[in-house]
Amino acid sequence: MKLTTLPALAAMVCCLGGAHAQTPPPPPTDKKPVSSEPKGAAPGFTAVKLNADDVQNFPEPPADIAANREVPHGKLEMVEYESKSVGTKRKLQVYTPPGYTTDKKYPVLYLLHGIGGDETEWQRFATPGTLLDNLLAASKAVPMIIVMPNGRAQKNDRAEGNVFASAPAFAAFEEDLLGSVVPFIDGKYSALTDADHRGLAGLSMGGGQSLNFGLSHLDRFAWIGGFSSAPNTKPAAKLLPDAAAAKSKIKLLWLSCGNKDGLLHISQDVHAYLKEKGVAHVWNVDSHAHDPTEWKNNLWHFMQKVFQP
Ligand code: FER
Repeated sequence: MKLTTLPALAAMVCCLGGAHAQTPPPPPTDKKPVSSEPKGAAPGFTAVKLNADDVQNFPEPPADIAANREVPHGKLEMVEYESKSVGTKRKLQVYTPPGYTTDKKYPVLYLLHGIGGDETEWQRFATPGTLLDNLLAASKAVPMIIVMPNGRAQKNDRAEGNVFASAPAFAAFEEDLLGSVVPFIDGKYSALTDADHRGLAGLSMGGGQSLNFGLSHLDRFAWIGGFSSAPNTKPAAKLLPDAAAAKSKIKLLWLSCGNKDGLLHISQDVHAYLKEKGVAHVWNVDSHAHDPTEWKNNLWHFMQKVFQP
């Protein structure tokens, strides 16, 4: 792939499916196409093949889910923690809900970003705190702390240069998350610290991380979401070798992807395995691409289920 500037590359990566889906077809030519992949696509994106049950099980949210309404607002802050595994101070964003008080303890949802993102990406793509403020005002979600860390566990954790070169740092984040981020949050905030009150969800690379780390640590996270999960997702049988044991621990396993996203096959493989093993999960294939609308919409639905009976 020809490397371009960071913004151009990041835009191409995070919205590749969308850009592709909206690109008009090329003029007719008598030459055979050499590949079904979009020109300049990252590896892993393939032509979408839909199965019969690849359907939208949750409706399109109203257009104003992230509107800044006159409702009680939570607080968003950027904080730093010491990463034992990386050996640096690293940034993360934390949302605490309206009326947050140390007299109560709150469940914690961790949100992981994509390959071109950082600790600010979820906020830029979806304003999770605003979504939650609005859901709380409508009694459709429970108060929770939302943590948006940086999933690239390396000394320079900025999304610079060839962002694909940092894929190993996304795998290394498992140790940082479990060994530094979660203990930091549990120590600094009024958090419930059992698996039944901890969620892990992410978009694309962060979706793969959430499935990889969450399903192998069901003693730490019982609510898991993979939105448009990327090729860093482990093969399904490795994600959940003991499906029977996992069934009683998982409170929610959410898999979603747009039907215009060339990474759909990753989620389809996980869905097929879970279905074969009888592991309950949400399967939501809507009509979006590899884009922020997909992630905002699915987060909004996920927030209405997480930490609820
Ligand atoms: C890949 C294609 C896409 C890949 C990662 C991605 C690690 C991630 C995309 C994103 O996070 O938006 O081949 O390999």
